[in-house]
Amino acid sequence: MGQHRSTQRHQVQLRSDEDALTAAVVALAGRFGRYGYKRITGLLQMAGWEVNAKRVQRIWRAEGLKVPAKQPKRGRLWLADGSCIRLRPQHRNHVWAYDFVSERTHDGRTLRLLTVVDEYSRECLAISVARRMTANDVLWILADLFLEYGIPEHIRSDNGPEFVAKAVRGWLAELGVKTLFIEPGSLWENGYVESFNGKLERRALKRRDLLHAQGGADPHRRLAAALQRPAPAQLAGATPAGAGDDRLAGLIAGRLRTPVSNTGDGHGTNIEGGPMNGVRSRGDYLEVEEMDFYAINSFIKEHRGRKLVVVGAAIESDAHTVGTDAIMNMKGCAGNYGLERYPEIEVYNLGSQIPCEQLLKVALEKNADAILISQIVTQKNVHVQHLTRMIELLEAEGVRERFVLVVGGPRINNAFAKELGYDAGFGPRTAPVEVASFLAQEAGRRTRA
Ligand code: B12
Repeated sequence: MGQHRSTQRHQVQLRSDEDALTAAVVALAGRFGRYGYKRITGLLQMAGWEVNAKRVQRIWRAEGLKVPAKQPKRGRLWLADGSCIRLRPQHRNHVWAYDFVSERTHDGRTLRLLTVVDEYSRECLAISVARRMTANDVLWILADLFLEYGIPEHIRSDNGPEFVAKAVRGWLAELGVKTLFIEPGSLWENGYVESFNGKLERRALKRRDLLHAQGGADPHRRLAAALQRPAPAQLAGATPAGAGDDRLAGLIAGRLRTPVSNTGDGHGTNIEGGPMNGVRSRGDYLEVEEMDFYAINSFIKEHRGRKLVVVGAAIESDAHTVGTDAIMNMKGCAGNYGLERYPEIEVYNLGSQIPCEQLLKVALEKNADAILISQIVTQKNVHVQHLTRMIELLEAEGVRERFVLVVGGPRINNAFAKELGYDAGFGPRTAPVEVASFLAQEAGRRTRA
């Protein structure tokens, strides 16, 4: 034919499940960073994909994935001795871990939360809240916990100044607690408390009212209650005898000259009243049993029997797209994949300023299971008008019950959404995985009903 061989290429035929498979490959590659395409093929096959290594390799290349090069042997070992991979917790009080979370109250002032977790039971032993927290505060908080739970064998942390402080280390050594320090920047080595703090940020700290409560209330207890974890005893009035360990009692008493409370208030924190005027009840917020990416996909497959179709938009005059994008688009937000990444969810994000009629038309055309609405602008209660309009339209067309109807936005909560006739409302800092968990469970419930 007079043409060189190298100019001829076989045209790859893309299959219908290409996007879903690509999302699964990328997700697994992200999760198992050191696996190559062959091991990822094995994982996919285990998850029910009928796929061979060649096809995965093609996607692998197209997505530019690669296994990080092996690190050369260094003077020090790859994992620090403090790593949770090196020393795994074997029983309660074997290893505790602690770390700080930073937050801001509505007025922009910083707030620090010290969380302490028992790595074995995964129980949160304390969430202490204060504007400032020094090494001395850390010491007092630990003292309170030791009285209540006993002395752990090890305590794991990063190299923050409050944890490496001489006073803290010296006191822990006196009590026979071994300190484990992770390698700087290697947060995964402190995986248990890091994971807990991620959930804390998603499930509780986005509940701004908890940070807006009137003076006198106890933010620590409300946060602990929100997470359904026990709050540590107030140190004031706590008797060392309760700990049943004289040596501990003596050591702790020697450190604590004045009775203190380990709550934010006890450390001089003054959490001012905010726009919400006090604490709202738990019912204002949707309690979703959070599942992970894989569990959600399997749940939909098993309980719905087909892909979940989701249509979403910011409706009427609202021009803000970022909230809807954060939930629906591939990229998601805050390191959490958006709904589009889920192979079992089919997503249509229509953007912003979409009239209710148009949103409904697309939802009907696509035979959607769920309609997601974003409302960011709340001036003059314009969001109430928009949301009511959508409900009225659905009712007028006799299709309200066909859809799981969800609204989200920085000033939305579940109680408000329910009042307007929606199935759920999501507020600030919603993570896509929460929405995906809710949609999967709600669709499953409807299929069973
Ligand atoms: C970027 C921005 C814009 C951009 C939007 C660009 C775009 N493509 O989206 C532009 C410049 C267009 C804009 C315009 C306006 N804006 Co503006 N904007 C912002 C800003 C700075 C950031 C919003 C944002 O992107 N946040 C990031 C996302 C990820 O957060 P989010 O929206 O809260 O979404 C999360 C949750 O709320 C939830 N969520 C949101 N939607 C949904 C939906 C579902 C289904 C679910 C489950 C969850 C969910 O999940 C998301 C992820 O966690 C905010 C101020 C701020 N810092 O928030 C003002 C802000 C929202 N804007 C505001 C205003 C007033 C306006 C204008 C009216 C200004 C004007 N006078 O023209 C116009 C409105 C135009 C209109 N017709 O809507 C006000 C709203 C005040 C109010 N209470 O009503 C704000 C708060 C600024 C302020 N402090 O005054 N804005």
